[in-house]
Amino acid sequence: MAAELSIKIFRQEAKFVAGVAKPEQLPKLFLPQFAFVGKSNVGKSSLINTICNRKALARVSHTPGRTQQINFFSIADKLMLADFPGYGFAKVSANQRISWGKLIVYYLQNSDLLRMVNLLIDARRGIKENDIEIMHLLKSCDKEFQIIFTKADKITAIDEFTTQMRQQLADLGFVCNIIITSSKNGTGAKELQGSMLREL
Ligand SMILES: Nc1nc2c(ncn2[C@@H]2O[C@H](COP(=O)(O)OP(=O)(O)OP(=O)(O)O)[C@@H](O)[C@H]2O)c(=O)[nH]1
Ligand SMILES: [Mg+2]
Repeated sequence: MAAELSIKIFRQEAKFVAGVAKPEQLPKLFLPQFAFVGKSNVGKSSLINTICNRKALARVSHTPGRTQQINFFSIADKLMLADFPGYGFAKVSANQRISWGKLIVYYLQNSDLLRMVNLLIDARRGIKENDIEIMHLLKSCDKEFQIIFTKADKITAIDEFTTQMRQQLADLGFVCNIIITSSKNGTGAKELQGSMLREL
């Protein structure tokens, strides 16, 4: 449809639309959506701010595990970014973990306009068991996803790292796009913006 849209739209109006903590609060959303999912503290909110050229559109946490809702942001009234609460933070209660699971499953199953899930993984830490669980969940819901490695400013030998990760994903049975990013220096921001626009 809108393949001609330029990444310049990420410089246009970006606004907070809704915060959703429970499946029943999920509003009917009419724009194509892109989810940002990943472990607590991986850099989801920071990356959303980076690609929207904003300092504080999404709140960056000082305390991991605090945000327990999906925050939706609309970009230029063309698309929406969904900033998910992080998973895998040891200190959250069993109840919180269950509600996180319910929320994401409900969203994945009910969002017809979800175009792509960006699964963020901290490049310093690599792919962990709970990331693999999410990949299986996404696959079982038939949702497109790509792996976004974050905090690339903290690693050296990026090419080698990318090759290694691609191999590891292939060994796990996942063939998907990989983007290496850093919110500190902007690496990969344009590539990520372009990858989403291509799915519109
Ligand atoms: N070095 C470096 N630090 C980063 C980068 N992105 C985020 N951070 C830091 O990582 C911490 C967590 O960032 P957030 O963006 O809040 O991470 P999050 O995934 O949204 O966290 P939760 O919402 O708690 O799950 C903050 O201290 C950020 O400054 C990056 O690209 N490089
Ligand atoms: Mg966050």
